[in-house]
Amino acid sequence: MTLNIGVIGTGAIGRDHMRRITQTLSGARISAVSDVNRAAAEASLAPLGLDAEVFATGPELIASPNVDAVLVTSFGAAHEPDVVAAVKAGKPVFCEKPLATTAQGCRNIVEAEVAGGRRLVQVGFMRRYDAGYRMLKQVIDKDGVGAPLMVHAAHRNPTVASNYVTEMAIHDTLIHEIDVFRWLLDDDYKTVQVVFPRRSPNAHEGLRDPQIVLIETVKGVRIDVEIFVNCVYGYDIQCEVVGETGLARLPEPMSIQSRSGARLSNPILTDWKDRFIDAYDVELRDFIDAASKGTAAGPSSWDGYAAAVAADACVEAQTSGQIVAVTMPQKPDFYNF
Ligand code: NAI
Ligand code: ISE
Repeated sequence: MTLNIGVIGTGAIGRDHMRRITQTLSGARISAVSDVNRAAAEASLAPLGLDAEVFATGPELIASPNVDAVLVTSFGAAHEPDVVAAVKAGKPVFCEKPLATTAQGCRNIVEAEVAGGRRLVQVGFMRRYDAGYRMLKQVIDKDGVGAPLMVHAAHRNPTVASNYVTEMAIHDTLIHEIDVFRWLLDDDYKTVQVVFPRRSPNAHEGLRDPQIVLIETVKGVRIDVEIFVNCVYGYDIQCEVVGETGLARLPEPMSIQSRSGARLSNPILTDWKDRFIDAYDVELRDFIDAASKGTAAGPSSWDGYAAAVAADACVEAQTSGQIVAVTMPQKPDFYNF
């Protein structure tokens, strides 16, 4: 059976996911699209040779009998109502990060899903599907470096759009690290702090960049993450886990090493789409497989909620300069699988 997927939000990542569902993955097709910018929704179809139905709103798309499952790839602030509507309609929904831009918004999604009694939401935390992070987790889980003590990490973008503001470093950028370290370490967060080095002259006015986020986990691991979104030289994701008996490092993406002009060199990627291209394929494979059985797998709405709670604490820490406690409510049994 082919799964009919409706896409809400046909911008950059919406179109990229439509491409992989149409051209790379099997078992699903794009049957419907919707975007507040109707012209964008219409324009997304021809390059992929699609004749999907165009809906004026997300709720109309969700209600269509020609939509079995939903992809929410609109702006973060628009995710919550469409994810809740899909859950209430009993349709599996893949929602790009962040699940919602507030912890309360994520909580509303969690409550709708628990009330329905069936897992239906997968959040687009694709790093959990990245081969490098999976290898790192295997080493940690198999006690390859002893119990983790510290994590040193960096998330660097060459540049960002002029509408990128200081708190987006948390909600838009750090949110990936917030999720992936909970999963990697099988741990939760206790406190956070944000410190600012001297501002880079390459950052646009009003943006504090770089930032260093210091996190303490419940098990006592200390994490430092450098967020630097105007690093100029490339898109660079680094992660090193120091354990009681050794150290494990996230592998560099595969690249050609060359020797030329008396130099030994490797290229560095510049676009996040290339860095995680395989992980996006694998996460959507997981979504199609689970959704075809009427359910969801992978990062859950509880994971989306947990990330939002920690992110809110980081934003508070950005402005207060203080160490801020992360207060996570008890995880419902529903999510202990
Ligand atoms: P974008 O700006 O290129 O596209 C967003 C689209 O959503 C636009 O076409 C806009 O008109 C549409 N839209 C906004 N509100 C809407 C609504 N209420 N209903 C229907 N359509 C609506 O943004 P981009 O880069 O595609 O990001 C979309 C989402 O994906 C964001 O939440 C972003 O954080 C996330 N994202 C995730 C990435 C990842 O690595 N997992 C990478 C890039 C983005
Ligand atoms: C973007 O929004 C993403 O989600 C990418 O995965 C991330 O690494 C990038 O830095 C963000 O701008």
